[in-house]
Amino acid sequence: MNRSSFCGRPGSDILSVLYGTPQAAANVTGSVNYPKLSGAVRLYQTHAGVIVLTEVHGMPQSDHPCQKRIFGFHIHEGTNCGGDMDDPFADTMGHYNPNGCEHPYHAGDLPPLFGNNGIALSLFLTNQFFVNEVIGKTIVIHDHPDDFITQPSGNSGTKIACGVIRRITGSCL
Ligand SMILES: [Cu+2]
Ligand SMILES: [Zn+2]
Repeated sequence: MNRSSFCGRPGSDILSVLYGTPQAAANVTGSVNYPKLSGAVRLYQTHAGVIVLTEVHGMPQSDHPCQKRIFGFHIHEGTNCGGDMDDPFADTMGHYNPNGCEHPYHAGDLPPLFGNNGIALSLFLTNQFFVNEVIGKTIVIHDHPDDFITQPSGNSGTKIACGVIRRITGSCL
């Protein structure tokens, strides 16, 4: 990459997919306790893996400088965001784990989201799944950080938001 690559539009062939339409996306909405939480997760298939672009607003906030809000973020194997009083998104079940791995090596284990005055924005690459295989599954945001140790789900606490991954058929969301 030469110096001019840093100016203007991203030059790599991986990032250029962001100018197109994602193959799939999930509209993420908060549970009854988090009615202002909403956002979108976009999935772009590339030759190097899947780019996951996430923007969420209305996240719970902390005013304490040493208690930045960090939220566990996973693809779960369940196919709907239903649940009950104890767990509003219980139907999402466990982390997507087609290879029978331990946490945090589940295919659905994603980098956590960092809150910034209620806004989280993240972009990352994962080669742990193809877009086609996660369509119909669920994306879940938790109210605590994933510790990347505790089994089976990183002790990331309550599920506060959920969305079903859907294939994008038109030219835009
Ligand atoms: Cu989760
Ligand atoms: Zn996991």
